[in-house]
Amino acid sequence: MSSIPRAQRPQRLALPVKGDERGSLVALEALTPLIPFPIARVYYIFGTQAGVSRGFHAHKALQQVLIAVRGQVTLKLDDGKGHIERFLLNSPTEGLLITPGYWREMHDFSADCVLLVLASLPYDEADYIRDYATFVAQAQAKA
Ligand code: T46
Repeated sequence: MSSIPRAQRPQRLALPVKGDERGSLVALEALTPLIPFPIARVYYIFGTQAGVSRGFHAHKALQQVLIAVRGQVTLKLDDGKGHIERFLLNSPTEGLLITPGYWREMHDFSADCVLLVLASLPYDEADYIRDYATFVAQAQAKA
């Protein structure tokens, strides 16, 4: 297989739907242009209480694709250099690829939201940057 270039920036992904008269199916495979990393871990977030936001950290190396397979949530991504983008995820046919180096916050979960996450690495607390000032200092040092 030819190597898949690593994405540099977060991007929305249109997930291909296999639809027929029975309904819909989305199939995702690792190391493809859509999911350009090996899938080492899958987790999902659900039952988020009203008014609760999650995240508030960055990752050093982790790549992830997030899919709101049910309901909706808003992702706020901050590059630490003054660029902030918000992404509404509200469709099981759309993903969001998040590359390392972005501070992420999840806001405005709907009560029914199920957020599925495909992750490139096993869980490792050492990959997290949980202090915003440290994140900004590191992002600006790299600029
Ligand atoms: C991210 C956003 C989108 C584990 O034991 N294994 C895991 O794979 C994960 C993801 C979490 N945990 C434990 C660690 C904490 O005790 O589950 C608890 C909740 O995790 P956290 O507070 O980090 O969850 P979020 O929703 O703030 O962030 C999560 C991911 O951790 C993070 O990588 O990018 O979702």
